[in-house]
Amino acid sequence: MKIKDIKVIVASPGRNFVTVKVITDEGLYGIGDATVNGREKAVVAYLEDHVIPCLIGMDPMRIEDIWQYLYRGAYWRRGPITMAAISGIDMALWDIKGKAAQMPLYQLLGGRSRDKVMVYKHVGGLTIEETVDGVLAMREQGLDAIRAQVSIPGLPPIYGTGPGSDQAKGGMVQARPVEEVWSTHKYLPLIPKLFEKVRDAVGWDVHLLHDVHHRLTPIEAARLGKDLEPYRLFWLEDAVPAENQDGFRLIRQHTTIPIALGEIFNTIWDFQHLISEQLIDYVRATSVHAGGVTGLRRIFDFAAIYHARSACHGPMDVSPVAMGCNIHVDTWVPNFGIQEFSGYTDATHEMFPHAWSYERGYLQPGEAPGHGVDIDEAVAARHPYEPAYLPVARLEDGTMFNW
Ligand code: EZ4
Ligand code: CO
Repeated sequence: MKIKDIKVIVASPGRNFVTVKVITDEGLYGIGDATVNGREKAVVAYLEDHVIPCLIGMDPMRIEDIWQYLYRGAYWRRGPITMAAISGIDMALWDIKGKAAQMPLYQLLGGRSRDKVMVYKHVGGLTIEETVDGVLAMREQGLDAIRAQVSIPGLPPIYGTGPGSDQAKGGMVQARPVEEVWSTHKYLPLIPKLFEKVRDAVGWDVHLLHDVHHRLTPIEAARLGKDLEPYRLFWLEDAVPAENQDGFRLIRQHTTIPIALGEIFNTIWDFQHLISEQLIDYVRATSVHAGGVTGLRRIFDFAAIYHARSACHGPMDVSPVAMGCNIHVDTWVPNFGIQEFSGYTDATHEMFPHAWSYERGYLQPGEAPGHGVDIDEAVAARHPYEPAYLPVARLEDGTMFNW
């Protein structure tokens, strides 16, 4: 079998997605996700100009070899654009191998380790009351794990807190980044109050999560972690910008709150010290940004020996293709933690017919060969690319802020 052609399809059925389709001379094809939110076209150029011409004629069964060829061959290792391109190709090759073997991907990985994959969904509110109501509604929908966020009173809604703000275009995602306002001293005392009210309302038989979106310093995160300890959170996510990894040592010295990190990391090297020094508990790597199924599997295996668990990033901008790969890995991985799942627009489901399924807080990979996700190119053609960016933030005095 040889790689005959590789197409790159860009479409926006709710969010912008970059999808690769690897076609073989035997007619089998595989699909991969190569989306980098807000920098989509950079990955398209990387694939079309520098990756695809090198892969034509290669044996698609040599997944590991092609991964190493693209990673080492770039010379410029790592980085989100390179790794998204590798991820897209890698997913498509696993898809082809699964179809050739007539086996679902989780079987190729080693088979099922659990009956179902627990997910968490997001609740945001402009007020604590709104978030509490949202959490209660999620609980009604069967969720056993819920991420709760709230806006800062007196300031405009911040990312992840307005109703539907990080779910679809038309909210805060626009052609230029929306400029939000951030205030750490107003945020820090607010979040423990939020979780006090949420616990009072939903009780203790549910996992509660919170995402800081990289907005604190290490000592501020330590303070927040201590203040949240009475509410027994499942995790505190992206507490500080992770470029300075030593900050996590400081957080650990002060609090027992479990720490989640890594949705913007791309390789095992980014995680090496945080995992091996046992500074994080949940690894937020995801197939589309961490080198596909091949990269993800390697990172989670490494994490297992340091008691860290998998927690694939899965917002709406991680396409149903990457979600499919994540769910197969989640079904196999021995040290599974949780899977983020935001859901998708109807147009996104229509564009990506998928064997995976969601029901009342849990996902299943399905039994279709490969990862079981396809692309309907006619539907894709009806949803052209539109520039869309996540927000930036400024302090109240206008200073550009971290996130
Ligand atoms: O910031 O979707 O944990 N999930 C998140 C998401 C991401 C955006 C960008 O991928 O933090 O809200
Ligand atoms: Co996050």
